[in-house]
Amino acid sequence: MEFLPRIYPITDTFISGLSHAEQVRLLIEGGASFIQIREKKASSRKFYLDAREAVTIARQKGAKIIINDRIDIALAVNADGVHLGQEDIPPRYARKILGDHAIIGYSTHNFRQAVEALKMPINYISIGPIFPTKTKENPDPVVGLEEIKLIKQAIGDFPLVAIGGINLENIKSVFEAGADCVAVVSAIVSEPNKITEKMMMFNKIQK
Ligand code: TZP
Ligand code: MG
Repeated sequence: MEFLPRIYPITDTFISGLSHAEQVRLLIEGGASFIQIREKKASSRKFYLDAREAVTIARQKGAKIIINDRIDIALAVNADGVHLGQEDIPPRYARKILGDHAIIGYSTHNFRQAVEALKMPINYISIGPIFPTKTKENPDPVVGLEEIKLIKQAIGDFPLVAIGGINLENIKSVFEAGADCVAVVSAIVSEPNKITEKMMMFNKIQK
C-alpha cells in the first residue's frame, strides 16, 4: 500500500468548526500524510477556495489531498484524487476525466459491492460504516468486523480502508479484522484544539 498510510483523516467543517485548510494544517502537524476533504454543504465557490488553500498547505508538506464527491473541485485545485460513493459519478468516468495518475477511492457498504468494485479502475475500496456513526447522514446499515474479514479474504492485496465510528478504543479490532487503513472523522476532528494531538495518538497505534 505504498500510497496509503494506516490512518486516513477526513475533514468536516461542521463537526470541527474549522475550515478544511485549517484542519489540514493541524492534521499534517500531527503526522497526517493522506487527507480527505469532505464537504456536503458549502457553495462550490467556498469549497473551491478552501480546498485550494488545503492543497497548497499539503503540497508544502508533502501530504496528499483527496476530494470527496467532487471531480470538478479536484481538477480545479489539482488535488491528488477523489473519493466516490455509490451515488456519485462512476469511477471509470472519473478516471477518464482525472487521468491515470489520480488516486480514486470508492465507497462500498457490503460484501457484494466490495467484490464488484474490483472490476473498476480504482486505487482503494472503503467499507463502512463498520460501527454506528453520527457523522454521515442516512448511513447504510452497520457492517461490523466479520464483514471486513470476509471482504479482505475475497479481495486479497487490494487496499481496503475501513470507516465509520472508529475510535482509539476499537481501532485495533478493525486492523485485526483485516483493514489496511482506517478512515476517521469525528474521533480526530471533533475537538478543534486537539486535532494535532489526536492525529498523533492515532498514528501511534500499532497494527
Ligand atoms: N462513510 C461511512 S461512515 C462515514 C462515512 C463518510 C462517516 C465516518 O465518520 P466517523 O465520525 O469517523 O464515524
Ligand atoms: Mg459521495
